[in-house]
Amino acid sequence: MIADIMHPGLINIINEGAKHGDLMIGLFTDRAIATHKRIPYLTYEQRKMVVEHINGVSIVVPQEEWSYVPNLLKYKPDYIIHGDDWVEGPDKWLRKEVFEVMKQIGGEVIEIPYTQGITSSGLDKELKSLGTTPEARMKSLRRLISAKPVVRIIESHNGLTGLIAEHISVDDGSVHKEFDGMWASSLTDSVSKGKPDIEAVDLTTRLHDLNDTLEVTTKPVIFDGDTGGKIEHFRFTVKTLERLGISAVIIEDKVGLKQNSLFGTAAVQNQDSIEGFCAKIRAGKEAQVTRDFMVIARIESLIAGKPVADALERAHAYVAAGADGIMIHSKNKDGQDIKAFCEQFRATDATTPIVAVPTTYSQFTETELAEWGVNIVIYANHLLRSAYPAMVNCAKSILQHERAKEASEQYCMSVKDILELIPGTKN
Ligand code: SPV
Ligand code: MG
Repeated sequence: MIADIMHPGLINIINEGAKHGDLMIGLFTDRAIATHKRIPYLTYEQRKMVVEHINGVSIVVPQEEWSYVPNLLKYKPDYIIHGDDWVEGPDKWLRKEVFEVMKQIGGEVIEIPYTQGITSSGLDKELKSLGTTPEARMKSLRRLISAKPVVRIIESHNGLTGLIAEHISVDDGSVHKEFDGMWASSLTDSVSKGKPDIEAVDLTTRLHDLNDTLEVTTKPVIFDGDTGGKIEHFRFTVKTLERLGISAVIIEDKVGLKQNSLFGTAAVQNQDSIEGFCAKIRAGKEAQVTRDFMVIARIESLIAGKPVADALERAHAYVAAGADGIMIHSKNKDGQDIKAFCEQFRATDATTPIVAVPTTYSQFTETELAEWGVNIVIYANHLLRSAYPAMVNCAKSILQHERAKEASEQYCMSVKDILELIPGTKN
């Protein structure tokens, strides 16, 4: 069981199971769940406590894998009880394995008719539609980092991109893939306003607009805090972000006029001193009220053409100053500097989360980046970068043909689809 939301269907299974003897519940861990479904609202310990206290349950054991086989081989039960909802659908293979293993260990599979009208995913959908609280949203990033091999974040700069980050998913066999959260990018926040990415769009404006994303989503947000500004100002930024339920701020170790990192050495950009940036990290950490908020230090050494050794020295100093994570950035295309950094950093620091933004080295998959030691992958600008060419093509087509017929047919979603895109457009 996942047992995040208890419902009569689960109690049915427990009642049936208890008729056959001592009842052991295999309770999925967050880690086992993470690659197949969203992580539960309740932690493993909380779910365990609930299930342990249900009448008929003798013992609760962790189920560390999505497959039942390891636990069946370990505990060799006389019976396994499961709802018959796995006869069809993506979990069919789990059932097949279970029948084989139970035959091998001389046990029996008992399938309980599925309780009509109640499913965990249905309840989950309803719960999601209620929204979230700033506190629950903020906490969820740390839980995702500990439950998932790699946390997948995509840029959102308005309500519509927030809806994409929240709802778009792909099912690949029994693996369900969706984004884990949103990146409030300074680049896309600025460009979508027709402004350059030089901290010209002030914090108040960015937060005002971020509210559109927050209104329609429940997933965690990582805020691109640029340089963090003056130390005296950064303290206020941290408190403001925390109050809104933002999970983390990433600040970069630059001083003076900030320009986008992807210019590399083509733009004059000065790195902060280690002491100066450590003081800013400390100020942020001292200002925060909760234990959940994260201040992540972004290292610009590789962007500035400095060696991996410089980035490593800074990374260790920033962690010692209290940084909750390190973002290492580069505009090189081969990714080798990022890989070297991650491997060398991991040699002495096994736990501090590493954030990567594979914009220029996009050939590497999330699994490959995770193997290097990366915990969070940010797709930092892709929704805006894909939308702009589509809009330009549409605009050009109208100009060319002096009418919209061709553009509508080639580049536009139907009017029906746009009207139905946002629930509640028509009452
Ligand atoms: C952003 O998305 O604004 C970033 C990442 O800071 S980058 O554009 O690569 O600098
Ligand atoms: Mg930025």
